[in-house]
Amino acid sequence: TVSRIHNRQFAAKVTTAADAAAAINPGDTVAISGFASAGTPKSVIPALADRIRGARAAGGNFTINLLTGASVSAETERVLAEVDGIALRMPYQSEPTARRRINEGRMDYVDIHLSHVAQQVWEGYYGKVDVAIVEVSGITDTGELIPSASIGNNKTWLDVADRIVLEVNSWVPEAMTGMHDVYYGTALPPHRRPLEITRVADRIGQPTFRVDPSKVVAVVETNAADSASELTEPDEVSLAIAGHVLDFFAHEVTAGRLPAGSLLPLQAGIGNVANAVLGGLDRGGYKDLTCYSEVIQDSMLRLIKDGAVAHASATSLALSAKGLAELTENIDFYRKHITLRPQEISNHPEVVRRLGIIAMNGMLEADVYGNVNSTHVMGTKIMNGIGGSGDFARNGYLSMFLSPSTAKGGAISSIVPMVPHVDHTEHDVQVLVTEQGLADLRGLSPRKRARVVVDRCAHPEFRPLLHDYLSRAEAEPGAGHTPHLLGEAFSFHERFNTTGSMLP
Ligand code: 0RQ
Repeated sequence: TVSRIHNRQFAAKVTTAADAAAAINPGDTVAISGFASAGTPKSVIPALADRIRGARAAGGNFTINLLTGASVSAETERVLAEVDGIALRMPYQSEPTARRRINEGRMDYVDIHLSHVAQQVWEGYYGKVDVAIVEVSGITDTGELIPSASIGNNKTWLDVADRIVLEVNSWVPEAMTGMHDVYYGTALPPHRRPLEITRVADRIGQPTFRVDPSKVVAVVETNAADSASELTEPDEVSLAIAGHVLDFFAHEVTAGRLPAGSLLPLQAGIGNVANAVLGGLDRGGYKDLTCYSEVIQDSMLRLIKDGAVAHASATSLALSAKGLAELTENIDFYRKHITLRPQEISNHPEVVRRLGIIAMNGMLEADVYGNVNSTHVMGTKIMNGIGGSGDFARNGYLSMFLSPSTAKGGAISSIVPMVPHVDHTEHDVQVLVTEQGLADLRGLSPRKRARVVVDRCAHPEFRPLLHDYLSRAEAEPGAGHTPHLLGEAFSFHERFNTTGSMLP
């Protein structure tokens, strides 16, 4: 393969992954590229894990603090977690070994909104960033870096880190160059300026990252694929949820609250439900839809190709091997329809509010009043993290949360009397959707909201229990604005913890 390093200063720093990993010391704060598997460094992290394992075998201790864009490739998260190499993790993870370490109290985890990461690091909440390990797809003759398949926080990592390790991955199609829009205008208060994004396709930055070459301590060449998850065909439950969402859009168009044909920019989480909703849009006769989201998956390429989606903006292109082949073969077409941005811009509250985004995210559970738990199983055990869901839900034009009405074969109701952990408050949640139906909570007081949530969204097996709870709560003397039986509010969860089912 021809080298992607077109600058001599950088070419002179090419070395092995093991050498590059030697730049990392115990106790370092290490910020790496990667967002939903796309763009994770491929070779230096396994070499670092080997070092850590070696240090442990020799009776030493070796941990780092690990900062990322969001989740990174599962292999990467796992090799570091397995050697107990991470002291502190931020801001999002979804890998079982790391999750177990966190829930055992062996790894600190700070779960923050993805749009906040860059500014909080600039503001110094996480101390000094010692090392950045950033995957790029090339280095230009003038020493600028061409981003790979995700941007995430890479601009910030390159700016703030003391030492930089670059992985130049020649697997990333060169023709992707130009899809990226890296914005260099962010400043800390009181010097902030408005972001000039008024349409999804607006470009406000440049196609490359800047880097101070004197900070680059090592450059490693790789040729390795991103490991994006393959999506399965949507099941019946996902299709039913998608059906309710599409009916709702049609209703909102009729009511004059959404433009016919194009709706408003869509944001959808990842996974089967989101995939089913996007698939349904293809059949909904929409043209010129737009997306302003975090991640572009295979289903989006099809929508773009079919003309249903005119433009998609995100921070990560997490494609399967098939999706990547499709992208590469038709790259000149897709480049016109896709923009990749730093996550502080893809998730920016100002832009989300201005564009009027329709935010559709998954949840673990909601309570009868519309408070949503996205992150903590039974209120205590972390699942993944809040990710970008709060950035979009809090500021969107429409904030929707989607979930099957039950989990674990019907033992868990995703509608409960009170959520034992709150990520999205009742004030940020407008619409709840399960396969049972859709609850439109806009304009409803808590008591009215509760009945609508139970009747429309709860599984029929749990509906009588929830109505009984509400009736007795409302009958309490001094029941208040938002009636609850405080001694019973978590009885569903307690029952599950004791018996393995929320059903009596
Ligand atoms: O676990 O597979 O082990 O059985 O949670 O549940 O139904 O497959 O749904 O994949 O959409 O995940 C909230 C986790 C939902 C996700 C969450 C169990 C269930 C299963 C997954 P098993 P499903 P999803 C992205 C915005 C926060 C981050 C975010 C999430 C597993 O959507 O991480 O929104 N969200 N980012 O069995 C116990 C419950 C449960 C439960 C489900 N009530 N109690 N377990 N599960 N409900 C923004 C972008 O733009 C990309």
